Amino acid sequence: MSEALANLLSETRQFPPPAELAAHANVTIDAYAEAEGDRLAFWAKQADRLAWSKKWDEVLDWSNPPFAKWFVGGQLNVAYNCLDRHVEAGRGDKVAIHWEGEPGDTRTITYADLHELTCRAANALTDLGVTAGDRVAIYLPMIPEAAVAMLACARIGAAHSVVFGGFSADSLSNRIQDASAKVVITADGGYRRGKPSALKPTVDEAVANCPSVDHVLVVRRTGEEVAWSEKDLWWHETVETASAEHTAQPFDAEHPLFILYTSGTTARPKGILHTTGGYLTQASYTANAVFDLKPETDVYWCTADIGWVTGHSYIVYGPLSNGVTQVMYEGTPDTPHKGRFWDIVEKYRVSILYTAPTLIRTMMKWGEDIPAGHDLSSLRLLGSVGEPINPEAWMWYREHIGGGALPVVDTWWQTETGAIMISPLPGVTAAKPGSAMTPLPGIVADVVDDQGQSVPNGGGGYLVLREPWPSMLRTIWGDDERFIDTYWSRFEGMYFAGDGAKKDDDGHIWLLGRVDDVMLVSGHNISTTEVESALVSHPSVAEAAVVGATDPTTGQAIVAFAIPRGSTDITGDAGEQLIADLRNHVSKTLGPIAKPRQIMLVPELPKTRSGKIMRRLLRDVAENRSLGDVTTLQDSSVMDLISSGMTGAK
Ligand code: 6R9
Repeated sequence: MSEALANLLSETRQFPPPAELAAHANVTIDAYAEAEGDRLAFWAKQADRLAWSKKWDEVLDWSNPPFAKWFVGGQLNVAYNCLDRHVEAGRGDKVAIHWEGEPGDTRTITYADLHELTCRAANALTDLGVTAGDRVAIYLPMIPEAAVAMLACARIGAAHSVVFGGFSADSLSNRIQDASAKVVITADGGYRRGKPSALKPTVDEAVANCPSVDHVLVVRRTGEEVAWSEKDLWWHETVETASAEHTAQPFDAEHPLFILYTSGTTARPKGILHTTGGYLTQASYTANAVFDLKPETDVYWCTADIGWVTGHSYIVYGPLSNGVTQVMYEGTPDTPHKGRFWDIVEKYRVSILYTAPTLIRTMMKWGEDIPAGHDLSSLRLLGSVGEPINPEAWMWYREHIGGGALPVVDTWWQTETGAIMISPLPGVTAAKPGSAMTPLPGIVADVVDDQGQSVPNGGGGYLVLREPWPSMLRTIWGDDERFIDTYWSRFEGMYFAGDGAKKDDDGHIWLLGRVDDVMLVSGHNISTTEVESALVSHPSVAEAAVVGATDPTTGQAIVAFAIPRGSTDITGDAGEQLIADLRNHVSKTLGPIAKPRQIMLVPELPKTRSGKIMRRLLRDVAENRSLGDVTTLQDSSVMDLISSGMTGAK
């Protein structure tokens, strides 16, 4: 591997769990040995944490790989597991969701309330002709009805397909058509950046091309005027008037639970299919193990959007199946001011926070004074997901949000894996800043070379999963061939995740970003993540994105985009000086081979709504091409901002 490897691996700081947390942790070190001893028995034990109407006959049927069947013959209802059993156990009055609207309006929803709403929605959907096996598209803002809609589908055995509220009419239409959804659940709009942001017009445009859709159910959120067609029904007139009595029917463990389209930063979106028993087993177990959820005392907050897999597994199914109290927030982190997140933590006494590196770096950019002005003493555990977290951002998170004492769990997983796969256990692992550390108990991950051979400690290559896991995707909706080609053909008998990774000298795993993003500079493989981390480790840089641009001499050349931190002066010569400093800083940190050819200081970076940097668009800028498809961008004006606000462009 390149010299860069040695440098990244020189990150030796390590933070053991706080003694108090370790002493009372839900999961101890024994879990690893137990799962290693008998992996299937281990997962059967985790499945037993759920309520089954009929016990399974076989834990795993892997007779026709890569098509797995978990908990064969078992039957259960997912909504029953998330709601009814808590209510039946006398915990109906416990708060399930503290909901906070962006304008400051709030709702407190107990498990009994959520159960009632879900039963009404299940009855309403049934009345609209939705039956088990049908598909329902959900296009909603972050309001409680989003969780209700998902749970109601699960309750009646209809697969939901949640589409990000930020997607265009075309993207929505394609996804509705691909799944032949019968009903679309949406809202007039939601609040974003201090004002109503309409959704219904996009749905109207999308549905015009979707003959499969019989009805559109519309939640009234903003009260803004909407166009109305004969397919449209108001949620408050349909769902809220439906009966609150509903008995959940059990479904087969392999009954489809949901389809979720991957963000598709490159190719045609893939409809990732998840099923019932295995998915809920692993979503529920990992929420309990990785976040150490204590339903009696914890207030958990995952800041993801429900339209992202993180929202599915760690807002809806994981936390609710564990019966914990959580916070759900509708809006953006800087509305009405940059301390909004910390207001929320303080107000609800949040104890567990799960967010994304992009947000942490944004908070770094805004400066530590903002969190410092808040009482964050309720926090006891911090999590990260979505991208590699740079060591610098990890340290900032621990230091300025975690008071220098809290464990940070960096959790690696994908829409396809359904649940967390590689992560520290907060009561066990001495975590290293920037490393996802080790596969969770019951998960067999590895890093392999081009030939599929396991690399030794200190080596780098491709991340693979060697054994099936309960919450694995079952296929790509309607396209088994593509499922096999994309994930199971690169290496014989292994799941190919598409991420680059390294093992350090202790065998701990470091994720290096998508393999498509690895650059080849003068014959050296250099990962975008490493150069980005080197840039972010400079005191003047808050965020960075690195791409490989075609170069006549070196094959590819490193082009970096950096957002300066808070008050950094970049006017005139100061900007040029900073660029020169940064190039030298990278060269010193990673070696001369990693020195960027060009660095541009920019006010923003293009990101998907789930917070991933869209390097494809930056490559267009770096190679002076006209921009490709920008429809999945969180904010499409960012690209104009970048082009007009660039310092250092040649
Ligand atoms: C959960 C989610 C999956 C891709 C994945 C990887 C990146 C996610 C990460 C991480 C490094 C982490 N990713 N978590 N990379 N460290 N802790 O994000 O799902 O939207 O499908 O994205 O995200 O590249 O392959 P999804």
